[in-house]
Amino acid sequence: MSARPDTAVAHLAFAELQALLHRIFVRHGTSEAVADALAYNCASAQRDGAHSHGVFRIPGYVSTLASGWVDGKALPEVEDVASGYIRVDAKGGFAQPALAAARGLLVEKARSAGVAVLAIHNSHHFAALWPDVEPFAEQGLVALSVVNSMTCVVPHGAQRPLFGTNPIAFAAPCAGSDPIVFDMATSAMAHGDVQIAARKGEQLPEGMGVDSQGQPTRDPKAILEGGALLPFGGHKGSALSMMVELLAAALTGGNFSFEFDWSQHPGAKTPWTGQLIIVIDPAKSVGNRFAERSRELVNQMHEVGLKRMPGERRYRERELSAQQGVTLTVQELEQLRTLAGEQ
Ligand code: NDP
Ligand code: PYC
Repeated sequence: MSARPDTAVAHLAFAELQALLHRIFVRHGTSEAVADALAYNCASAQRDGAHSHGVFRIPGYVSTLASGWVDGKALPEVEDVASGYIRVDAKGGFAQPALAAARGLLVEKARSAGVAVLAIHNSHHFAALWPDVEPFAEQGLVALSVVNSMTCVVPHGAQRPLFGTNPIAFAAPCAGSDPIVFDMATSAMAHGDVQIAARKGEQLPEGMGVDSQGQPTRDPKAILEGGALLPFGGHKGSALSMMVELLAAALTGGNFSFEFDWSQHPGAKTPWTGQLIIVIDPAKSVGNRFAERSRELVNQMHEVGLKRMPGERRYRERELSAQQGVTLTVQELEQLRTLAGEQ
């Protein structure tokens, strides 16, 4: 009998994948509510082909829960501090359930005050950021979020890593189409993609990172084992990464990426930091015209030759997943079933 190739794929209905992930989270120590938030988030990333934060992340969630580093049953504490400001203490749990707990109030405040800020601290974010902002744009709102992660990026001009990979995600409604969404690490590459390249034995493009001696390298293992990533775009990406540290950590009361020590929790992978979400109601300034103006801009971008909008690849993958089921490798599916205790 010939061995099955690593690349053999399986297809699962979105609801089936979500339910499988939910069972894994509960089995490994989360509450039902936390499992709901994480399973939906992770299944959505897999569905949209956001592979660095899809089922690839499940073993990391499981080892983190086993290490006692994160509280999988934490009950976030939501504090209504001002007309446009909400503070959430995630209580050492995940950021997604903290957002879920404050979401209704955040939308209500954005609609009444025109702008509202959600500052989450004492939280763990191990996921893609776009699922946190896209739903606001689907409701006609503009949303921006930042989250910091763990020290692995050398600030431009410095010698040692300090910043996290610190993504920025933005979502805005656009008339006649899905929302405009971008979500990008401020490092030259997401840490997850470096891990995936290392696993596949692939070399990286030039300019992504340095080895333990600070020398440029294309070897993902050299970056992961004592080396570091670089910010994207030199001093410009570095400034944005610094901004993320300030907004996601200093402003929320969360940890900077360099501030937590997980060495006593072998298996811990989830950064213990903070997250900021800003939601704006465009109706306050331009009535219902914002989405039409977005459309005009996108049309002009296409007019000058743009072929791919950020977010467009994900929406295409989402459509494909709706038709054929969410794609994962047979190996990944087997691993998930094992983690769920089902084989
Ligand atoms: P990418 O560089 O793959 O993509 C960044 C953005 O650019 C996406 O919106 C993408 O759209 C768009 N894009 C990519 N290529 C093109 C192109 N050729 N033309 C137009 N648009 C394009 O993402 P990153 O590697 O920077 O980040 C990956 C994920 O990692 C993100 O979801 C991020 O949130 C997550 N992350 C999470 C962290 C955390 O602490 N939780 C830390 C760091 C990263 P599309 O999606 O449609 O391809
Ligand atoms: O891919 O850089 C990353 C990352 C860090 C934390 C979660 N994802």
